[in-house]
Amino acid sequence: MTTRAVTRVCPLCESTCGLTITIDGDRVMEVRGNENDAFSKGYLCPKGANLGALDEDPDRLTQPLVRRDGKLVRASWSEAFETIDRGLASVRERFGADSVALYSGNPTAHSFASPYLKYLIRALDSPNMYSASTADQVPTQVACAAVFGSVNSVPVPDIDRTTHLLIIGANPVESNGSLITAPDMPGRLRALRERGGTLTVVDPRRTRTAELADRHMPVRPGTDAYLLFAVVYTLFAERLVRLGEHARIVTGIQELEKLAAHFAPEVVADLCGVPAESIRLVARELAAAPAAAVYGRMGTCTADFATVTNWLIQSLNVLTGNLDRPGGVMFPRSPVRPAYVSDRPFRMGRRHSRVRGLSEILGEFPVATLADEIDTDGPGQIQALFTVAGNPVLSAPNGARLAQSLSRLEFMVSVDVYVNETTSHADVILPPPRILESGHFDWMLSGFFVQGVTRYSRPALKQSDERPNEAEILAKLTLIAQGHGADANPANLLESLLMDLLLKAVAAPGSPVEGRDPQELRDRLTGETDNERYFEVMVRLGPYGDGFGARPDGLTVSKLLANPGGVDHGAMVPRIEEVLVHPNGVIDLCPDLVRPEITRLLAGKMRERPDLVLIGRRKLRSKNSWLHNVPNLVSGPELCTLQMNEVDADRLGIGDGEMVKVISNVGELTVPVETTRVVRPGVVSLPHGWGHDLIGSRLDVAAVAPGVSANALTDESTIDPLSGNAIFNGVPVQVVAVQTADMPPSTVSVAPVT
Ligand SMILES: Nc1nc2c(c(=O)[nH]1)N[C@H]1C(S)=C(S)[C@@H](COP(=O)(O)OP(=O)(O)OC[C@H]3O[C@@H](n4cnc5c(=O)[nH]c(N)nc54)[C@H](O)[C@@H]3O)O[C@H]1N2
Ligand SMILES: Nc1nc2c(c(=O)[nH]1)N[C@H]1C(S)=C(S)[C@@H](COP(=O)(O)OP(=O)(O)OC[C@H]3O[C@@H](n4cnc5c(=O)[nH]c(N)nc54)[C@H](O)[C@@H]3O)O[C@H]1N2
Ligand code: SF4
Ligand SMILES: [Mo]
Repeated sequence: MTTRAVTRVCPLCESTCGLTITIDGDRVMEVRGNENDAFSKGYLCPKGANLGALDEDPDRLTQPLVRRDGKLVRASWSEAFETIDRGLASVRERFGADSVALYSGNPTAHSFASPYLKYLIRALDSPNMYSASTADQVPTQVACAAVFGSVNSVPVPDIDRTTHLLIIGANPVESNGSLITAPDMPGRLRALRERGGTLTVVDPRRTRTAELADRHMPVRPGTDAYLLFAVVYTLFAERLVRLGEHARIVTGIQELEKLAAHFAPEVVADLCGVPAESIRLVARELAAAPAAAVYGRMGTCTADFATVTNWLIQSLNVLTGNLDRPGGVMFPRSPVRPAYVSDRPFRMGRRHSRVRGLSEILGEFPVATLADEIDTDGPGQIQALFTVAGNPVLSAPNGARLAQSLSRLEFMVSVDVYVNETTSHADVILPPPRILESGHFDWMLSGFFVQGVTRYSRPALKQSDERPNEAEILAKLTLIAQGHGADANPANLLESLLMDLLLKAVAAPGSPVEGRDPQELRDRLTGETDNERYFEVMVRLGPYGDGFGARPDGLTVSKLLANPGGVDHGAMVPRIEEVLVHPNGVIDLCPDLVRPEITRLLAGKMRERPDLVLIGRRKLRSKNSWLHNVPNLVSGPELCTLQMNEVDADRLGIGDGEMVKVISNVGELTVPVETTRVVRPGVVSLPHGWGHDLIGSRLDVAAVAPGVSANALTDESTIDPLSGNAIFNGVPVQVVAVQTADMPPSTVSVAPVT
């Protein structure tokens, strides 16, 4: 068989690099960066380069598994769906619809099938919905909703045109960026420096991003809100506030000034571990830069005061006149979000969780309370769980407890490609096809692209078996949840969802197809699969689309297929009017939501700080929990180590490479220490997503160097009060040396689960 080259976008992280993949038969021979990609221009990282090995991993499931006599065994698709139909019906009959929960994980954000998840959620008709969002970015969304009105109004730094970038709690050189899609973040940051711009990084660890920066401020974890308040204070005190052209629509400015008065640089400097003069400098540089952007990510979202910190980040962008202007922070336009669709003002608190009374956010409860809802008896207790592309045993706070909770469930279904720490608890596992057998478009990321490039990839390989694709799996589960039984045909549902989209579009005032016949539009679709036709409808109705003929030059699927390196719609443009959703169209710098947190901040100034706190870290070759079964991505020195500052190591009498016990409020684990200067004193760092030694997983490579799970230490009872988000950074811990004689192999203290 001759080899062929195919072009597609990497689905592994938010960078969305264009790849050129050489394929022989159904084997991947080589993966390179696509130099003709309009966005990534040839860049790729080691994860993308190993996409073939990941896709061909022999441990990847090819057939459903069903639990029989306690063991997961291979089954046919019809048997798997029948088991789900019976299992779900039985739980609903005995315990009611509210007893069924769903958790969706990170890869759904990268999946072509992701639009279909909402239909399954609706069909389950239960309040118990969860996702990785509440272990990730919801504080940013809640903060942006408070300031701009919508959780979708999240601006991105205009990295290619800015002259000053302030990064808080993000490490894009290794993560390749998040809530910003800009392939080759290292190159873009270097380019900023080369054109004379400056980069400041606020991070307790001297990360590879901090290495690139002009200035690194090693802040004490969980104190960014104080630090940023002091920057706001300085802007007011030194009369550096410039609202620019938004002055007429900004409200709450005097109130913000009043609140900031409590946080002068001298007042917070010790607490933050940052000299007052450095804080002032940040304010002055932000104000002086011709165009500046303040950007925060995981370190701001998963530490104390997460929503407040994110509110202050956006406030700084507004106060320095950098909102919605080139080189500042801007609002990208998604190619699949029709211009005539507008958001409703954000609301949360429509429901509260049964056990802890936590507010719903985006229709979900915080994942930090999933175990409570499974463990606590009473009406509405979770008895059945669906997981879709998630591994909460390793990714949720106190995952060790969650593992125990999962083993109590009456029934569990996982849509996943591996038998891992989470899915090993399932009664049925449904594996979608290989990555290269799936089409690709970045639905969820497309609103974060710093450049308006649209790319679409058809499957690179024909499916080698008869299994349903992920869209069809979700459709089938939806039909089962709707009570249509295991034999219902997913194609019928997918077709009716498509017609619903068209019906809505022709009825929408201002739509390019307003008043047209939906069937006529249906007949014009050229997409080959249901999933592709769904995409086709959205892209044709989108802001660059052909509007089904209304704009003949606009985007269509055939135009995208003819341009595998992307169709470029150019740089971001100002569009503030379109993203402000507060009823009075304002930018609210002092939303009511944050007020209770000010009291807590003031009280926190007095609080004693623990000696040692834990933070996380991400490595370039890793992606959360699920790339550790690829030999090239785990080879070399041990990756799952506890980094500790040399000063702390000396103080505690711990040498480099020694095993230590790390003890938190909720658990303990044993791990080798790496003494270093990259973390600031008082801080230890452990990556998450490890701990692959639980009985029942089928990950042969990962099991060789399993590491330990950082989430055996994180506390599910401590959350960001405003968003319900998990707290992974700044977790108080104790570290003690372990005598080699009684040293167990490096394991998590999780009870083995069978
Ligand atoms: N301590 C600590 N914990 C953290 C974090 C941290 O920084 N520190 N980070 C948090 C963040 S940001 C996130 S996003 C979450 C992630 O939390 P999760 O999404 O729960 O965890 P992942 O490890 O990403 O698990 C992805 C799952 O999807 C499966 N999968 C892979 N590809 C596919 C596919 O194509 N289809 C399907 N159906 N399944 C697939 C994998 O086998 C795996 O089981 O973790 C959070 N947890
Ligand atoms: N290689 C790789 N890339 C990834 C992932 C991966 O696992 N591996 N995961 C993907 C996912 S799901 C996400 S959400 C993104 C995350 O993308 P990023 O947020 O860029 O990645 P993190 O490494 O989590 O960066 C968080 C930084 O915050 C710092 N930090 C911790 N606590 C604090 C604090 O209190 N204050 C401040 N200022 N900083 C603090 C940490 O030291 C760390 O450097 O990455 C994505 N890309
Ligand atoms: S940075 Fe790496 S993992 Fe992320 S999209 Fe690019 S090649 Fe894929
Ligand atoms: Mo994430």
